[in-house]
Amino acid sequence: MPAKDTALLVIDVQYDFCPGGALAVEGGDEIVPGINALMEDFHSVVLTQDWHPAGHASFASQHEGRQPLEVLDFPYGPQVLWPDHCIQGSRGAEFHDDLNTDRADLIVRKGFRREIDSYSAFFENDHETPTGLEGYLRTRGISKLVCVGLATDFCVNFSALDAAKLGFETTVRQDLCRGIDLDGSLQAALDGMKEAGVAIA
Ligand code: VGL
Ligand code: ZN
Repeated sequence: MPAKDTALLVIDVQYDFCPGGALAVEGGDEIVPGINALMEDFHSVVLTQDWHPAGHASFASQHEGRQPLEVLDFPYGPQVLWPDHCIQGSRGAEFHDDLNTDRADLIVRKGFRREIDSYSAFFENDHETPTGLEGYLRTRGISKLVCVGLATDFCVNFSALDAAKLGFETTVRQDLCRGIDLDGSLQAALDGMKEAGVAIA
């Protein structure tokens, strides 16, 4: 067991982000065994779960004439439009069956308000509405995070950037993440995280 001040943050390892899912990330399911194995090395494990109501504003289906992966200006800034995914209670929103969810101390659900998306485990996409994760970690005395999961360039990226910004010593295990890679977004995310002081391992 490593130090009690370090948690493993497992981002969105759900069926809709795995091959065959609504927003499939290439090789998304390949990382599951490695994540399960890594859990053994951690005192604390936190999972996030993308959890949208039907008709969520980030779904292209809610915007007439718009296609998935187009970008639209939302009140809080540019928002990528996605295929309908991770709808509350659906099979696609479930964690991969092989993921060892028994080890989770906490499951943070995000994206549950219709009008606002939430990539980061810490803040919704307005970058100011907190999920409560920061308080949870701090009150448990956790100051270091290792991040894994899906997708490298969206939810992992935004979670790691916020974690670093909040002062957590943050590492992303790139081998246990997979990316969507929209127009070079994967490289941009890796560069941005490094610049923000996130260790890419
Ligand atoms: C994610 C797009 C939309 C992710 C979630 O988990 O990276 N990406 N919702
Ligand atoms: Zn989502």
